[in-house]
Amino acid sequence: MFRRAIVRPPADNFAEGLTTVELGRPDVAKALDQHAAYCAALERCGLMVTHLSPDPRYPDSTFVEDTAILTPRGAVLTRPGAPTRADEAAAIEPALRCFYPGLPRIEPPGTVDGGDICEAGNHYFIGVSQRTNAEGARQLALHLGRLGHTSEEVDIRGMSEILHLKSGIAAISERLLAVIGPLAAHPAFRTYERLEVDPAESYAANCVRVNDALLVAAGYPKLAAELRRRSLETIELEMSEFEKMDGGLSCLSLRF
Ligand code: CIR
Repeated sequence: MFRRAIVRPPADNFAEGLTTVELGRPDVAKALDQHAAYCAALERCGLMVTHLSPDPRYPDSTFVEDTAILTPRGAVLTRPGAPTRADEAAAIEPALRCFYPGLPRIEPPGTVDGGDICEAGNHYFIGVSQRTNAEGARQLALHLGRLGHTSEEVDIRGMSEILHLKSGIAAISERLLAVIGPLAAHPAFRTYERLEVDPAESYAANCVRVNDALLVAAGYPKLAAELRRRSLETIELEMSEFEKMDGGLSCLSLRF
C-alpha cells in the first residue's frame, strides 16, 4: 500500500527540458492542468500528496521519479544520468530526508534514473540504459540487497525506442506485467504473466499501480479494454504535454 506521494509541478521553462520525440513544444498551462489532474488521481487513490515548488533551475524536474528509489524498507538517492539533471537529486534530498533520515546515494561514476527501476513485489528490475550505467546499477543492487530486496539487470541499451526501462514495462501486480513487444521475450520476465501492449499503444505501457487502481494514459483504447476485461479499476489521465518531453505517468511522482 502507498500512503504518500511527492510531486513537483512543471516550471515555466518546462519546454526547455530534454526530449527525443518530435511531438511539438509542450503547452505549460496545459501541462499544469494535466499535472493537477494527476495529483487529484493520487489523492483519489488515498495518497497524501506533498507538492514541492516548481524548480526552473531544472526544466525536467517535474519528473521526480528519476531522483530516488523508494521501497517499503528504505530509500536511495539516485544520480540522474543526464548532465542537466544530475543535481535534481540534491534538490529533492531535503524533502526525502523528512521521511527517510538514512538516505544513501549513488556515488560517481555511477548514474541511475528512477525511471529505469521497475518494482514487482520484493523484486526490482534495474534497467541499464543511456541514463543508468553499469556502475550505478551495481551500487543500487547492493543497496537493495542490504534492504532485503532482490534485483536483476535488464540491459536496454540496444532498444532505441525507449528512454527508460519503465517506458516499456509496468508491474500491474506482483505477477502481471504490462510490457512492449521488444521487452516481452526478455528472459528476466519469463516467469511473469505478460500483457503485451499493442505496438501502436506502446506509450501506454507506462501505467502505474496505486493501491487498488491503475493510472493509465488516456487515448489508448486497446490497453484500456484489456484492463477492463481483467476487471482492473483504471483511472485514465491526459498526458499529451508530458509525452512531448518523453515523460510518462510513473515519472511524475515518488510514491511510498
Ligand atoms: C528526460 O529526458 O530526462 C525527461 N525529459 C523525461 C524523463 C522521464 N522520466 C521517466 O521516465 N522516469
